[in-house]
Amino acid sequence: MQAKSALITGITGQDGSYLAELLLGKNYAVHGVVRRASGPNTSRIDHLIGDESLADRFHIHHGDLADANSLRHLIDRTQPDEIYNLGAQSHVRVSFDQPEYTVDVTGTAVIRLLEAIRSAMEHGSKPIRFYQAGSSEMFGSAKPPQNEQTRFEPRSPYACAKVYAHYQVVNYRESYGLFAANGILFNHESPRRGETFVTKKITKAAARIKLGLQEKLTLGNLDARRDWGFAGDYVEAMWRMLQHEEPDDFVIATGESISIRDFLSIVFDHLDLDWERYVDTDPRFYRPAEVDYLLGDATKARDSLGWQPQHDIRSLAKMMVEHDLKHEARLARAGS
Ligand code: NAP
Ligand code: G4F
Repeated sequence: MQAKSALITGITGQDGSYLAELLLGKNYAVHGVVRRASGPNTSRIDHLIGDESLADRFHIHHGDLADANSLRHLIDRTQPDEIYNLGAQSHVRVSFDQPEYTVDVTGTAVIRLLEAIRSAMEHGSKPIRFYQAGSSEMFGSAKPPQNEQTRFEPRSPYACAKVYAHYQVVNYRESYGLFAANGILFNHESPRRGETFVTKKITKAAARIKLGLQEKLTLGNLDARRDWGFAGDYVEAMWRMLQHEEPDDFVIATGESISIRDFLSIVFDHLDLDWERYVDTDPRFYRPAEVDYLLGDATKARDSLGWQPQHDIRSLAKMMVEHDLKHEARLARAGS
């Protein structure tokens, strides 16, 4: 059987890098969309770009979710069997400062992709399956636990954009019979997590405090609760959604939710430190509206996709802080 081909938007991000590794391990040809930046933005996939054994199966293309033509051309050129739309302005706090941009890239871009797929298929391309990276932020203030039946009550421009994208995917599925699936993923983290998200901010700062490189960590609301899983487990769920016989929507979560305070305690305890001595708060890091309590029920994914997470919050926190300890020590040695 001929190997499949996948097009990934957001390949330079946390999930894009893990998904590329997963698909390459399954013998796919992988095409990644990289947007033009004034500096290098490929650090999470440089090991794949530099791997000569992947040269005929791993390809990077310039494109932008704000630019419909670039997306259409990419689909024409790469002829994918599967498209994973992971690209987004993905920071909730930033979405309050840049609402219009966030809605364009995180919400409207989904229409650009769905229309490009519809048009390619009308002009005789092979069938293309589409994955949309939906978010537990869409549940917002809905009472936990949240599953596929829970009403969306979004609390940020980012969440509103994701809700819009979600319903467009459902709409294209129903109107045109596209194989389009929504993953409703709860927070997932890893050593590759962006540095301004709270878990990474904490593990990096804790490691630096342990090494004597930093004295304080300043955060926002410590009482919010999140259902945190490992990104490597969650990209496996994305792939399974596109191998399912029918396109559908799935919640992906661990089923355990803890507060930022609890996460601080797990991380600092691991380093034999008392977090309360080092952490302070600043309203600068609060949001105009907060999502207080996310707790996912992934029963449907477990039963229909056979998916379950391999990591829980404790093994994830340990993985992240151990990585950051080594990384920060290496940086300090290189700088001295
Ligand atoms: P991430 O690390 O922030 O990566 C976002 C990716 O989108 C980056 O590759 C970024 O490129 C790209 N991007 C941003 N603007 C773009 C544009 N205009 N055109 C093309 N690409 C653009 O996010 P992530 O954590 O991997 O999350 C992946 C997806 O899942 C996102 O859609 C996110 O909203 C969603 N999601 C994430 C979580 C989570 O907990 N991680 C949970 C639910 C849903 P640059 O490298 O150039 O910035
Ligand atoms: O780490 P966060 O910024 O993640 P958030 O807002 O839950 O969003 C992430 O998960 C979503 C899935 O539910 C994704 F869709 C989205 O793309 C992103 O990946 O914040 C988590 C919590 C919030 O309640 C925030 O108020 O941590 C609280 N927090 C407290 N201090 C902080 C900080 N968040 C950040 N980023 N920085 C702080 O200093």
